[in-house]
Amino acid sequence: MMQDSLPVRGSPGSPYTRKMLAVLRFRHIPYRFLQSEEDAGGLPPPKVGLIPIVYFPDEQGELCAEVDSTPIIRRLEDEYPGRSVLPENTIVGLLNYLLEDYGDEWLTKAMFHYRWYYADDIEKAGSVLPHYANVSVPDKTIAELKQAFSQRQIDRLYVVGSNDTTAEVIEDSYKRFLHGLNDHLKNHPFLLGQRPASADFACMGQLTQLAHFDPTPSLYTAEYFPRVHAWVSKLEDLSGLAVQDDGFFTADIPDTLTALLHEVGRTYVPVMLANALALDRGLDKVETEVDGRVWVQQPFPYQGKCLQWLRIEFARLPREDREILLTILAGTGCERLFTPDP
Ligand SMILES: N[C@@H](CCC(=O)N[C@@H](CS)C(=O)NCC(=O)O)C(=O)O
Repeated sequence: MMQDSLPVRGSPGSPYTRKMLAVLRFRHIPYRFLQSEEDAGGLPPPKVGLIPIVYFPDEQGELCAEVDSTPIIRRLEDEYPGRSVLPENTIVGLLNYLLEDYGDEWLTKAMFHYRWYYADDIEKAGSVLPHYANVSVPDKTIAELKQAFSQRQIDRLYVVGSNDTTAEVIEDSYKRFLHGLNDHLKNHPFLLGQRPASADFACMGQLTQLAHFDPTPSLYTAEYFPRVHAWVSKLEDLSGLAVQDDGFFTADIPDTLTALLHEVGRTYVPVMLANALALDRGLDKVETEVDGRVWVQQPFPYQGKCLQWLRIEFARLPREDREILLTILAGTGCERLFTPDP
């Protein structure tokens, strides 16, 4: 059993780790969660130093380190049948890809921002997170780790685009997202219908921290959106959920999902487009407007790739599906991802 289980290296404080583990639980894929160097027992490091790391056996049975939850989830679909998190309908499949990327690449801005911007949040994360690899580390060592780790993370706020200019934009967008998700959940248990898709797990991963851990956003979430708070807890372990074959929406999507797409089009879209443009032009600064307010950040090469991957997914669709999709997205702002600006 241990040999067949998939080694996953990560941490409870990592939203992408929580995304990955929740997918594995829902999909009934056996795994072992490695929370320290010691747990990892000499497994090789990945090429890019990120968590979660999933170890897949190669043809010789050697374990190879893979990072990046989105392609890993697709690889798992190929290797383990059943309880899929990818809608078969290609149009809904693309919406899922888009919403997954929104969770991974936009909601994470709120997650990182709240955690390392406010004193209470910095204090809690700095105190708790260093214990995750080993709870028995002496207090004196933890105090040093807390200082060094917090400073490193605060110094990296610029990476996600959190700064005094963008703080309000990020926070307002988080609150609107909660509002939109809350409305949607009143009638549908998951973003794309009666069964969970990878987009649910992406959003839930970020929310394990935003809604459940970091004091500023979690107090807000519990007070105003208890439904969303509960949703996150439920999504962590959907191993007992019976899956309906026809559980995903077809192209006829509800208004509450369209409203969420408007939110995606209001924030994620202009920033992804401006970031890609800055990268193309070799600029050292992304400058655009989000929601009528100034957005400035350093270009983020990885998010440039995310946009390319999303466009590849779109280009792969049959022509009539692309047309239907653009009709669904018309007016949400998301259509700009796939059509050149006039
Ligand atoms: N796109 C990656 C992002 C993973 C990621 O950013 N992980 C964070 C932790 S949540 C990380 O490892 N950051 C590097 C660091 O903290 O040194 C995914 O979907 O897995």
